[in-house]
Amino acid sequence: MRIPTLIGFFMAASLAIGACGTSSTPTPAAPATAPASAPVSAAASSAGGAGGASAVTIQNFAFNPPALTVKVGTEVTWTNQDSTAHTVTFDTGGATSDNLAQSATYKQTFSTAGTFAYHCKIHSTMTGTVTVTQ
Ligand SMILES: [Cu+2]
Repeated sequence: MRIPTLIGFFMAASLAIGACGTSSTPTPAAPATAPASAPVSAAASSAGGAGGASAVTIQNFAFNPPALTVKVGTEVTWTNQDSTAHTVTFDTGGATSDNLAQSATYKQTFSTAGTFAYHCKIHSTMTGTVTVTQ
């Protein structure tokens, strides 16, 4: 009979999906719940007039430069050059990258002035800031 076989397969698949919900499932940035001071990820088409681009390298368990200053509207790209996975996770506001594998990148456009501290969720000693000026 085919039907019991299919049901069994479906149940197994459902269990498998449920089981991986908590461990390493990447959580997309959720700017909808962020306070007004949080960096907001605008759907970054780089066609904007005000925004430039800037970059941070993740290497040897550190963000480089650890303190970056950019103008409002700038898209910052983090690139992980370690073989170890890292994240870019803002201390407030809920914006976070997935686990970045080697050579993976994370982009965030800063549309609000302020100083935004971030860290790596995996290695709490890894910290950095982005200061956004008008
Ligand atoms: Cu890390």
